[in-house]
Amino acid sequence: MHKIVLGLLVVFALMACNIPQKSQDNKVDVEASQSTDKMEWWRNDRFGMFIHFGLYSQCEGYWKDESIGGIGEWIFKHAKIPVDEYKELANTFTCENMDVDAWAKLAKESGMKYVVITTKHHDGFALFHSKVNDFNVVDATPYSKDIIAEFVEACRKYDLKIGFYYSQYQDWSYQGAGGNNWDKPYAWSKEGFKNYMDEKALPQVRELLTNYGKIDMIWFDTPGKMKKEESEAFLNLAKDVQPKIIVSGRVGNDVGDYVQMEDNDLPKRRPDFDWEAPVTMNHTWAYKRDDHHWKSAGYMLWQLTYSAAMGGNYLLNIGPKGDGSVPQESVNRLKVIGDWMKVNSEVIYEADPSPFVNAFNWGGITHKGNKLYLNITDWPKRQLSIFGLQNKVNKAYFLASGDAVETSREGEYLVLALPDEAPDRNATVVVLEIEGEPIVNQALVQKLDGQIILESELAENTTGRMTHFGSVKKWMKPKGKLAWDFEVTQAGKFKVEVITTGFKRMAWPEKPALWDGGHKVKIVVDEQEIKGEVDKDRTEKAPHDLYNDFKVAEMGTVTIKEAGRHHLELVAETIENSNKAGLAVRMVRLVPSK
Ligand code: JFZ
Repeated sequence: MHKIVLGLLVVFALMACNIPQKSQDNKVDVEASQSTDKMEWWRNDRFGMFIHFGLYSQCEGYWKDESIGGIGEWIFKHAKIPVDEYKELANTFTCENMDVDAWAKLAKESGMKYVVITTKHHDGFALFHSKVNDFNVVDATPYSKDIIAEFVEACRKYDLKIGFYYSQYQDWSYQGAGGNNWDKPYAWSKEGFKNYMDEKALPQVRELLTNYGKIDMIWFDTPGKMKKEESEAFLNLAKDVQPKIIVSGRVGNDVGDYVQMEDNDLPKRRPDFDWEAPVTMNHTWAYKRDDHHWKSAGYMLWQLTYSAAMGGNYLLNIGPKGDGSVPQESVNRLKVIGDWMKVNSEVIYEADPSPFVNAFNWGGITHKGNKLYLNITDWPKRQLSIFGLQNKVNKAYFLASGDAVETSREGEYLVLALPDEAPDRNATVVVLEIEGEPIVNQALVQKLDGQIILESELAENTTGRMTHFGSVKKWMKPKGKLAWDFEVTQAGKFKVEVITTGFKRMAWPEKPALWDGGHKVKIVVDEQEIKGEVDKDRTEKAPHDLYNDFKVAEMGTVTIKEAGRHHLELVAETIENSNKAGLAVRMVRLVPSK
């Protein structure tokens, strides 16, 4: 038993050196979390603001005039800065343009209901006054006031729930804590880590949860090689001091209250547990002067509505500049989101997730009473069709204008007639008033336009590999397969395409995704079999994917003679992995062909 734990620790140790990928270690005990009502506000509110602010914000991605790759708050590690030198950043921390009231007001006006702020990130610097460690804003900086105290007060003024981000494992400026592998005396050690927990981390968490009144969430992160007892020590302390506090899954070892998705990655099938997606507005959490990869407000409204449809929370980040001011690019986008929320927030707050388990490519559905909200972010040309809604539709109209929408039935599809132009180019809501509770057919079904889209995330997957941004991650050996059962409504001849995407390393978003081609695969559709090579015959824009395009490989054609249930399998025969990506299947697509 202990040997197994040790084995896992080695895996976690390796992960701790990098930003961990979606790991099993933030799964939660669903039964335990669902059985309490302390999650109620969180499930109802759905939308929060993340704030990454600290000494690193002053660097703006530069160290000694050199541009440093990767996410901004990791500059200490990515530039391998000696601890003594990094600590000097405290001397210039004046926050001359910081207005924490404005941060809270911005969250409120954007329609956010809770905030999570970095009280101490991996660098070890505390934005609050700590009696146990003087590397904090009051004792070490010219600003010299407790930013957390000021911010908490502002949040209360605007009636925002309060969450504290605290890096419990990684602390790069404390000897023996996790994560520092470039400045020798600060390296992790067993004894040192225990000392760090007893002398700094646990006492600071106690300070945070004792000195600022009621705190609603604590957002632990990157548990690294922490043992279960250690995760539990943080959990128990938090619950002891604040009995109703919600504890993030990244406290480690399956003991948190909910699951944090991999940053910026949204699921294609609705999970049956509480989850939250932390998301950046550009590529970095902390401010970087050269990061201009700003997502559009429309994209963020897709993420927000889609997360709600999938039963998850959306935690959208701002990274104030070193002087404390919020980048104008963020303010502008939040204004658009806030204006949209003023009209449409009923589709988010207190709304139930979609009755459908599978995602749609046009947006997502949320649900309240007899209303289904179709939150349409990718405007379909003229009509939108939904397969499998069994209820009678009494009324259909645009939420914003009240104008009626014409609906009809084509077999099991409900078809909505829509204007050519989206009434709201970011996200248009159509309300369906239905009879009774929604009853739906969950089958993976052919689209009304004839295409059959089989996403890897929806496959029965025996490759032993998880999906990452929708694609099979690091499928390097021809083992296992992807299989789908699906429903055909229009039989015929189909072109078979295998679509792959690259593997994106999230700690270095600016680096191109890794990709391999030239794999030999076999595709079996019922009794038919085709063999072919998965390469890049052409590329296509990948909807909602900021890091990739679709590499489309044409495999041949198959004929499906009858409507009804069918089965498709993709089996790898050889896999190329010279670029360390392997066979990253995103989907198999069947396109009707004459
Ligand atoms: C962590 C931090 O390292 C990062 O600086 C930022 O604060 C972010 C919100 O959280 O990064 C992670 C942690 C976990 C995953 C991905 C990024 N994960 O599990 O996929």
